[in-house]
Amino acid sequence: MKNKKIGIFGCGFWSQFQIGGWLELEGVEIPAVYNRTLAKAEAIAEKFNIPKAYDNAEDLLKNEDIDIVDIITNVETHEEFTALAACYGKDVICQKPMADSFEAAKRMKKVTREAGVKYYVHENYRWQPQFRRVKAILDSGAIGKPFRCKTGFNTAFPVFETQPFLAELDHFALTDQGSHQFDVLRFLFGEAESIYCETQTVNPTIQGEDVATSLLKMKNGVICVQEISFSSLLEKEVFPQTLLLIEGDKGSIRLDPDFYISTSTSEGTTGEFVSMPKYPWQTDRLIPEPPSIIACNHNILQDILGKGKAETTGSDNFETVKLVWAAYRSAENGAVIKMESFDS
Ligand code: 89Y
Repeated sequence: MKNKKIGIFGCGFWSQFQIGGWLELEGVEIPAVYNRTLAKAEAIAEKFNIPKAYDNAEDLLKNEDIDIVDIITNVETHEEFTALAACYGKDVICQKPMADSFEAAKRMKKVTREAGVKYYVHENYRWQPQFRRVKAILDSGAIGKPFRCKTGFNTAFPVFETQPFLAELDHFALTDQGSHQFDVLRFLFGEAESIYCETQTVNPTIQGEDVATSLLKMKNGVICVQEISFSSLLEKEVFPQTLLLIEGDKGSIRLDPDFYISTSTSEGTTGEFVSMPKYPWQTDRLIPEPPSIIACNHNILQDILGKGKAETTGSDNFETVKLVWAAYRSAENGAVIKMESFDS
């Protein structure tokens, strides 16, 4: 079968990992990259042996025979590039978070649907190996019926050094990290019935909120307490890990630092480390992401090839996007937001 050809839009910090992830897979090739600064596009093209570099996205679409556009630009340009790729009839993969506003996310869904192209969001946290393992334990029934879950992404890691644009976002913690965290909760427990959220800005040098505490009631009855903080100096810095505790009526599952999972039942506790494969294109900053980037790309590719179903389609991810913006609404109004009455 012919390789699927992917055009990359955006050659910033994250593109090296996304491209590295693609090149681990069979059946794909990357003929060209675009970045508004040509030198950046050329540097990435050289690093990964990609034939062409552009500083004009439309020129890439006009000149190159590609099937898919993978958008890895800053969030405020996701809508513009999604519309452009859709207009050229290309399938679209957009890096999370889908958009910088709820309205933009709605338009992106519409423009891809009307153009008849496939639309996916690269949301990889749910593909991190430790979450897959936690889900398998949950589904095995080992801890019975889950009733509560606490997840925490609490860090003081200097994210702004490698991702300076995050400091300028009006909406930071919930769009950047809440997107991941809410998606993991949906992966584990299904859809949410309601959400309540409090946000704080602890770091005075940034524009948006850097702390968010959310309480979600899932439709299956599980209550989730979800914590995000970029201003938490803790005894052990575990960035970029998410820690978790799920309590069920017959036991519990705890995910501790370094991907150690303890499953406790009336029989006692069993423990296991989940191993993280490493790749030559990753840096020390990444631990669970590389295997999840590859798994997410693979899952999307199977869908494009008609060989499987993607988990993170645009419409599926829209449910995560809704939770993010419902959380902001809740934080603004001090109210519990019922998801069924939140605009779709
Ligand atoms: O941008 C973020 C992401 O997607 O994962 C971690 C991060 O770098 C900071 O939250």
